[in-house]
Amino acid sequence: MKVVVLTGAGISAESGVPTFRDADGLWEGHRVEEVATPEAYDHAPMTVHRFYDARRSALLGVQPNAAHHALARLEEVLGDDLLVITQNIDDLHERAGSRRVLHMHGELLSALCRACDGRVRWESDLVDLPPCPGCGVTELRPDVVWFGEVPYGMDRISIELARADLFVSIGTSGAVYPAAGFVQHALRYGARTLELNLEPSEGTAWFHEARHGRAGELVPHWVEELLETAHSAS
Ligand code: BV8
Repeated sequence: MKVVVLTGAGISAESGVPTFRDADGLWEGHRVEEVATPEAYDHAPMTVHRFYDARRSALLGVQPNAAHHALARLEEVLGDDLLVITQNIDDLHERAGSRRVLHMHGELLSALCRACDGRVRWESDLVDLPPCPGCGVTELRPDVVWFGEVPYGMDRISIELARADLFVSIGTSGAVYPAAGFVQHALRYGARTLELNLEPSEGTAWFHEARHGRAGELVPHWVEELLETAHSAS
């Protein structure tokens, strides 16, 4: 059985990573959509760097939770039949042990050089405009996908969604595209669809089944259930 899981900010909420709906989506009085755009970066790069530098240093202080660990356990059994597509730019899936993770909106712990297109793992600030380790130019930007930019891995994502027998959406409001359209894509190719979220998402009508509650409880329970059925089927 091929399983594709889409995760959003809700899966990291219990680890202490604020969601976009928290604080009414405001940062330093800016709407998040205002600081997470290429225009904002051209207009006020220091504000944008402070936004991501603060999230990067905060990330070093949080841990994966039971939902992340449950998905890592599921990968141990399903192997290549499981893919986690995440909208999150944190590294909590990997720190829980997941390997098959596709960061469609980029990663906080990566910097992208606008001069040489090189990528480098980055754990400290970018606001002091450090030189690119590859080409030496001071054009490093956060390696994240901003509003108006094309998400990463879209070709692979389309193929994996079309192959999925089961599509599961965890901790996402379904407000941001193209991620919010994945459930319809998977449905079109015959997948069964399941939503695990604190509340009904904007796309809840597209799911065969929806379970509402905290990911830290819902995800381990769902994984145990799936492993039991997989076990009894074998
Ligand atoms: C693009 C990285 C072209 C940076 C992010 C169609 C219609 C309308 C608009 C558009 C459209 N197509 C494109 C657009 C424009 C735009 C868009 O969608 N705008 C929105 C605002 C309407 N999309 C784009 O610009 C995208 N690019 O379309 O390019 C293209 C398209 C296809 C193919 C080729 C080209 C790029 C969007 C990416 C922007 N970057 N992040 C950063 O992180 O700073 S988006 C960012 O916001 C996140 O990554 C995530 O995607 C989104 C936030 O959503 P969630 O993760 O769902 O978080 P949220 O807080 O909203 O919800 C949390 C949920 O969890 C809630 O439901 C809550 O109930 C639940 N929850 C809370 N606690 C728990 C919980 N659940 C369980 N347990 C808990 N404990």
